Amino acid sequence: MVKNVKLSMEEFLKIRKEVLQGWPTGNHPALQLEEAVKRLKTVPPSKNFALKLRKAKAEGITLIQPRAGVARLDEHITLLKYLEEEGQADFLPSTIDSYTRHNRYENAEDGIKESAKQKRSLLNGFPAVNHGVDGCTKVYENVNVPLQARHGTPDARLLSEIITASMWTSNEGGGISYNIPYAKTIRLEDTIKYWQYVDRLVGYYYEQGIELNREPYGPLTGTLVPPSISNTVAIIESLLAAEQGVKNITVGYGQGGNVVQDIAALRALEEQTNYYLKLFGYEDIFITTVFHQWMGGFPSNESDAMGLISFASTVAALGNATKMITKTPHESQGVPTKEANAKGLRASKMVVNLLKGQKMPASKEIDDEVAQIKKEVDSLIHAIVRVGKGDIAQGVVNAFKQGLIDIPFAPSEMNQGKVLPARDIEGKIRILELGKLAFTPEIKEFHRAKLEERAKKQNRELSIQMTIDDIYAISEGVLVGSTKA
Ligand code: 8ZB
Repeated sequence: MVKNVKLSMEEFLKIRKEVLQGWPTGNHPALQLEEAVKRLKTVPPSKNFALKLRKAKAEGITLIQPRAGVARLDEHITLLKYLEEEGQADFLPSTIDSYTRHNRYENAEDGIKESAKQKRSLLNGFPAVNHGVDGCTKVYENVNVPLQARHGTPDARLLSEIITASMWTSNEGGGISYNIPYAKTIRLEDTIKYWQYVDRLVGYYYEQGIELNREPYGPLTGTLVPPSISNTVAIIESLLAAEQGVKNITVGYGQGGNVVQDIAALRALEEQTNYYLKLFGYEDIFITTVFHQWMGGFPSNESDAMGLISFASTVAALGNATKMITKTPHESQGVPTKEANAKGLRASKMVVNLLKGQKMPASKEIDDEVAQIKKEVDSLIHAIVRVGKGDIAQGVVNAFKQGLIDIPFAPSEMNQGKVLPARDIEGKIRILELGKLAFTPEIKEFHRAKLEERAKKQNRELSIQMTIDDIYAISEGVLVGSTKA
């Protein structure tokens, strides 16, 4: 049974021994903890993800980060340098390939070899485990800004060991957010344990005087996810991380499309993360937010895509996100070229620069939406605590099983998949099919009323066709879908 309890050093070291045997690169001398600590202590503040976030938050600015990763080391370094110089990225990623995400290092090795033969990347990301500490350290040495692994890995223990010993100072993911949207049959009990280990590693380094950043993956399935559902997952993963000793956490949210709802969601996310951390007794946790530019279907026209990217940047800046993950004009085609990637970054940087110091004026509409999201999150978290009999790790497992928390459009069999979202007439994401979500009757009625209002105004039936229309709407240049005449 998984419990929200800090791993003892003894347990941690026992698991660690096995983890490092997962692939030959786990044998590197830099993976001896004292050695890794020494290396991490040489990282200057300008290349430390956690510290750069602290500085940005103090200054009230929004920093930008792309996604990027290719199979071969040299090409990956060229790509990242280009995104730093031409794209003006404040943080750099290494997006990890799908084989590595599934711990299929043999396949990744073949992918690297074949990519070298064909002189182009045949993997959809950077296979960090195969390149090992030597390769990952070379990446670190060749850039001037902090590095983060971005992936989607249910069991990222070995990957996390390698990137951290290589002085990458942030890691994305969590036991829920890198399971439910990314896997089909992996048990939540298992992924929560795997990520407790990843967080315990970060906690260990903190005890040695090294602050590292962790980022739960906010957007989940990326398509019409109601803010209260993604915020709840981010809060729970923050609590689980804090228990293991993590002190610097960035909670994430994927753009929904309605400006008021997005700004409200960011505010609710930050306030409630801080609130619940304190409530559960975790003090001194430093929280920042990350806003993800639209994660759903993109327009294929590159100018249209740039419009959407600029729109997202406006919301991130006005919503006071500390970081923003950018998209590219190639989004609808697949993995972007480095040039397209830099174009998305430049457009985003332009917008956040122009909005520096500007704030969204307070309004009743924003306040009401914040209150609504908070009410829903409270309702979901209370249910998780209840079915865990006070333990949130056990609570999450049971709550997903019973559908009390349910992520729309997720492939996982651990998720009931009964929830169907749809937009209200203003484009705010509401819930059409509530499944067994742990909402009060009042909340359920609120969603129904909002969608009935849309049905009436659009002169149509309340049905799943709304959800379908909304899924395609943004890529077709409108926010709220409507059935074509
Ligand atoms: C869940 C994240 C999906 C997004 C982008 C996709 C999409 C995935 C790479 C990448 C640049 C890569 N993405 N892999 N972008 N390089 N290797 O992540 O395009 O936007």
